[in-house]
Amino acid sequence: MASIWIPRVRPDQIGLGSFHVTGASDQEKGKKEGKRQKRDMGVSFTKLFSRLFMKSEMRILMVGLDAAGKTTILYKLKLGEVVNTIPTIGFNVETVEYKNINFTVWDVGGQGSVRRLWRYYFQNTQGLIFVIDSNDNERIIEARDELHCMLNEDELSDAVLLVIANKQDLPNAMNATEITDQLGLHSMHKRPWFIQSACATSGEGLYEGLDWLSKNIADK
Ligand SMILES: Nc1nc2c(ncn2[C@@H]2O[C@H](COP(=O)(O)OP(=O)(O)OP(=O)(O)O)[C@@H](O)[C@H]2O)c(=O)[nH]1
Ligand SMILES: [Mg+2]
Repeated sequence: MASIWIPRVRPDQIGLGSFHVTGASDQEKGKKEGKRQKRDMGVSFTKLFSRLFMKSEMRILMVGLDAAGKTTILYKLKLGEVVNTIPTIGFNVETVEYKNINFTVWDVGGQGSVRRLWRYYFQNTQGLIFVIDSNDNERIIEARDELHCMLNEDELSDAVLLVIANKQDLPNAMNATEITDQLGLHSMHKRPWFIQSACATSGEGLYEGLDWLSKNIADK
């Protein structure tokens, strides 16, 4: 029986790369080019589609001393309402959707006895919200110590910091400049940080805080 020898190498593998075969291969090339263009268009369209319609995810950890207003902030953002809170023993977690971003916000109780549990929530945190009761002059140093102690942890080394100076509606509230000084924020050179004045009960300042987080986490 006659056998047919089929070469197992391509012309370019034996130094015939510029070998011009026939008109038919030009057609093949044209088809391939067309397919490549269609595929590239497909990729660009998918990118555009995901930018327009898909949501990005951000993991946020919200801590601060007890009664600073964390749970009030969380549910004002989630429900648009002021809820009656009780001190949080453990945590609340909610997803807040804002500007194509799903913020998964972990609100962890701030009473002295449960603060040592904060560390269990550090992993994968992209943004840290530290809430201050601006009216609580007596405990601002305690808040500063807790903040700096936490920021020394390796797991939070890449997290950006948003300080919410809450309860600005109260007459004796310290303003953002005073709180910045008391917390020693200017000594933080490596970490992006921002302080936002807010009032959780009216909602003032809360979305400005989320805006800053979304820009600064995305930029990293
Ligand atoms: N005037 C005023 N009161 C506020 C504001 N935000 C929260 N509060 C009140 O502060 C109290 C404590 O609020 P929470 O949200 O429970 O505080 P928390 O930080 O979650 O406290 P823990 O769960 O114990 O860590 C509640 O009575 C709130 O209504 C605010 O912006 N202004
Ligand atoms: Mg709470």
